[in-house]
Amino acid sequence: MKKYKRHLVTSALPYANGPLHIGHIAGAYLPADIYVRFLRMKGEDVAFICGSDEHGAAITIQAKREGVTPQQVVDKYHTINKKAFEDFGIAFDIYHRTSSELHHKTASDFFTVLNAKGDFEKRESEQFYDEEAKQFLADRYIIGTCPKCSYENAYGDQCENCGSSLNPTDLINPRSTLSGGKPVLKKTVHWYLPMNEDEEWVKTFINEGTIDGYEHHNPKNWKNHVLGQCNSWLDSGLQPRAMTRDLDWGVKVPLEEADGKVLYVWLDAPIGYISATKQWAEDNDKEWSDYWQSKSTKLVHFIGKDNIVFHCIIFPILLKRHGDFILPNNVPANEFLNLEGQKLSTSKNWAVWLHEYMEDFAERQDVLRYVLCSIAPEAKDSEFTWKDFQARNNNELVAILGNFVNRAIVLTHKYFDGKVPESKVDTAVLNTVCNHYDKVEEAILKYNFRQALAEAMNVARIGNKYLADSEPWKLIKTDPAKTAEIIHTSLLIATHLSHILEPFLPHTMKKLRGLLNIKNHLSWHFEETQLLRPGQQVNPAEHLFTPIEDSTIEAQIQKLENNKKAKATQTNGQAKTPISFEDFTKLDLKVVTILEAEKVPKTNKLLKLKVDLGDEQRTVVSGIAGSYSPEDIIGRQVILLANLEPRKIKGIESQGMILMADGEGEDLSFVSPEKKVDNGGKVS
Ligand code: B3M
Ligand code: ZN
Repeated sequence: MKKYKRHLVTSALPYANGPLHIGHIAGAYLPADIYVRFLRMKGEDVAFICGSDEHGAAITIQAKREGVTPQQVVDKYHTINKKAFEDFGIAFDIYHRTSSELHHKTASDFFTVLNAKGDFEKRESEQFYDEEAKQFLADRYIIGTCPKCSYENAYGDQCENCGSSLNPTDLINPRSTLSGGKPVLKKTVHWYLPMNEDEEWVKTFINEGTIDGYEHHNPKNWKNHVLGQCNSWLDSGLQPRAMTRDLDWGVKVPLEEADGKVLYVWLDAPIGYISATKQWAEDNDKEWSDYWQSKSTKLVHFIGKDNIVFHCIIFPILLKRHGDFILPNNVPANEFLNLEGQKLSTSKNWAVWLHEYMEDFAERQDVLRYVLCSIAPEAKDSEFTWKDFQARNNNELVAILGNFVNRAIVLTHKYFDGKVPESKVDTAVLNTVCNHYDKVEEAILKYNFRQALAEAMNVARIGNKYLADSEPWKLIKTDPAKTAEIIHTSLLIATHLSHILEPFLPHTMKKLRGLLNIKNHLSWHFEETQLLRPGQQVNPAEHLFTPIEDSTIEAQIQKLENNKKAKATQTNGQAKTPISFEDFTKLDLKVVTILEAEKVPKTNKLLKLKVDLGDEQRTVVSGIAGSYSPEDIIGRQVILLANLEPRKIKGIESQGMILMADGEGEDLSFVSPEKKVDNGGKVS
């Protein structure tokens, strides 16, 4: 008896503050789409849920940046992303949005239920406040130096460089992204979720999966890096976390005394899965609770790596405390996808944007689906390069899959007037082909989509070998009956391809079924003659894929470089808030000479320097290890900001800051006097 009657599949709700890139697709959307398409072919009852995450500081920061309202930002990107998903063929059942009234009601009701149970602790705390902007700063509004890796632009909640989860007060030299100034700590009240109380329950949930005799999931089926990240969070102990924020954009906290406060976005957003399901159920005459509150439903969250703890720890705690909700059966997060040797970066515009891909490669959605699935960072970070994209298209899709199908159909028209021959078939070959269905199914159910695709593509390899070995173009002269069998068998192999590759390449497989003139009823197992009947007409051959030229790829690589340069100019040239001359005079800039330099242990970014100011020597820690070797810089004269407050970096007190200029890529360059200057010489 199957344990589950229904499937609830969610993909991370993308922030509606920017477009989608191939890293998002490879991580949270394409794997989910393949999984859902497969389940549907198996006749399973599936709800595939997604939508825009429209709250949180990221949205309000974007609104300030664009000089528009948060609602205008989310309206713009909700529309762009929804269309991009549709055009690309991610077959959500609903693409909802968290700025909707239904979501606000669902999320605030959820808060009310927990608050009524006394699940929140109301606490006064000190939060960073920007006196110039006159507002409390949400985590994303605060940047500073990461205490773990010294990355200088870490956010208040997370360091994008080392992935550490942070609290704003952990940051060294915190700065407000609104005014650029140093924020002050100010008292405020928030409602905290005492996750420390749930620590033992979470440990059991994550590492055993079975609670009170019920198996929510089997940890053996979870990815190691997901379990690893959860357990490292657990090892450092779960802390109470504020579930409300001082923001004017978001789901208002449904309490009189909480005026001006909204739900923390990571309380609000996952509930977006529930509100989206409610909307979908209402639109489709279904009962939402059958999916969220029935143990005969299997819940799987597809997300990016940086969302793991929110989906495996915080959201399950909230669901458990609320009661009646099912918990995730799996959260098969992928690792990161890199691009041409660098991390994908929205801020540096180092990305292949989905909507731009669709403009440049219209009708070639499946080429990108194929490549991203083939290189998916399922167990470790992986790399997208345009050269590899071209190679996989030309050497695999064109040369193996397209070539086999084309030969089978061309030969049908050449020798049998385009009709499926009334003949025997080669059952040995077809049995080998049909064995692949189970291999693909097993891999998909283990979320190994790369392996699943490779197994499915092996069917095309079998087809090519079968034609090459049997050489019907020779046999036709001497043994037309055998030739008929070979062509009939080849057309059945093509029919199987149009099914076994359907979850991966839906656009192309629909085209293939059109060429074969077979129905689109899609079930994983089918009776061959139900589809391809002897004597039926097969349509004229058309190429399923066409080669991609070098010039096309060179243009894409150039586009990447141009986009990055344009972004860098825009950012560097971005006027900071104007300052007075008197502000400038506050800076004590001096020429100093580097006397000693050494690497800081356990980091690959920092050097510890001893510098000579003429009347004193100082120690300075500087993030220049990626650009300079210690032995090369002894004796160099550089500029020191001498009156920067001393701060501890990796346990070393750094007394000032060396001025650096952004070079090419990640490179940094000293700013040095062109003539010899006395140590301590003023810069003004
Ligand atoms: N929007 C984070 C992200 O886009 C967040 C996901 C929410 S899923 C509930 O990476
Ligand atoms: Zn860090």
